[in-house]
This record gives sequence, structure tokens and C-alpha cells, in this order.
Amino acid sequence: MAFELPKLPYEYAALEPHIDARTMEIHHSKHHQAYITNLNNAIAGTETEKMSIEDICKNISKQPMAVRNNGGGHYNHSLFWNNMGPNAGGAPQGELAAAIDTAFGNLDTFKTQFAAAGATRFGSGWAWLIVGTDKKLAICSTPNQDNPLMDIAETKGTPLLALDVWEHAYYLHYQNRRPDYISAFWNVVNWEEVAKRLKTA
Ligand code: MN3
Repeated sequence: MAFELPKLPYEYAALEPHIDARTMEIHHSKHHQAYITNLNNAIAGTETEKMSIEDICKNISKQPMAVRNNGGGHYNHSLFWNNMGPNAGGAPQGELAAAIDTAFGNLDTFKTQFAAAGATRFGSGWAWLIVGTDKKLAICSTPNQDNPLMDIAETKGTPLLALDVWEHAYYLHYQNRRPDYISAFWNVVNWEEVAKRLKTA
């Protein structure tokens, strides 16, 4: 079955002023749609059509580059939309808060290290909070549309929180100021969704 663009769980303007409506609309309806269209074209008539996007990522070394780039693009953006929301931000609670304290010392240190992972990713890519293969929380970044689920990833694990640091994610509003975009991101993080992902990781 062909992959389809997931509906955003909020309006394009819902993350204003931190992420502007025009950026959200282009990012979701054009960029994410293009990854899906190209992924569907790349897997048409192959066995990959029967696989979930997670299983495609986990076995990405067996796939052509078009599936790695566009399948990663579909998985990453689907996660990204859901780990943001209106009336979000603030601090994580409960089990997630405790796991962040255990792994990083405290929330501010986690935010600083995560922001650095996004800011120092050269060119296009993503910053991640993951549950690593050792079951501990960790921060990493990936180039292009790679992600930590992929068997080719330098640091592997289950993604909990994703941040898109491609220029298309922020350029209209922030131009070259990637660190300002990353600071603003904390105001729209849906920690409840991140906590849910931790429970099933
Ligand atoms: Mn993007």
C-alpha cells in the first residue's frame, strides 16, 4: 500500500510565533509530500511496498539511496509533527523527567547538549533524543534524512524527540539563525508525546 501524507494534528498557524504558518504549510504540504511521492515511486512494484516505514528504516542498508532519503524523510517528518504542538513547551514530567535527569544531570543540560547537536550538524540533518541500544537516553544527530532507526546510523536507537535542522525548516522566519530557531523549538515541544514514546521504546 502506498504511503500517504499524515494530517497535521494542529493548524499550520498553531505554532506561531515560534514556527510561522507559511513555513509549516510549505514544509508539510510540499516537502513532506515530496518525500512520500518519491518514496512511493521508488518502491512501486517491489517487496518493500509491504513493509512498514519503521521496518524499511531498520533494513535501510538493503535499499537504494532513493528509499533511504525519501523513506527517512517520511519517517522523520511524521515524528517531528507529532512531537510539537500548541499549548506545549514547559518541562517533561514523571518517568521522562527522571530519565532525562539520570542521563544528562538536569533538563537545562539536556537542552544545551541537544541544541549543540542541532547547531553543529553541518549542512542538513536532524538532532535526536533516543533510547540507545543500552536502554539509556542519548543525544545524537544524523545527516540528510538518515535517522537512528537505520542500520547504517552511527548511533542507533529508538527516536523519542526529533528536530529538523534543514534550512527549509526555519529559513523564511529565521534566515541563517539556526540557533534562534532551536531556542524557539523548546516552546512547542509536546513532552507528553515524548513521554508516550519512552513508555513504548
Ligand atoms: Mn524538513
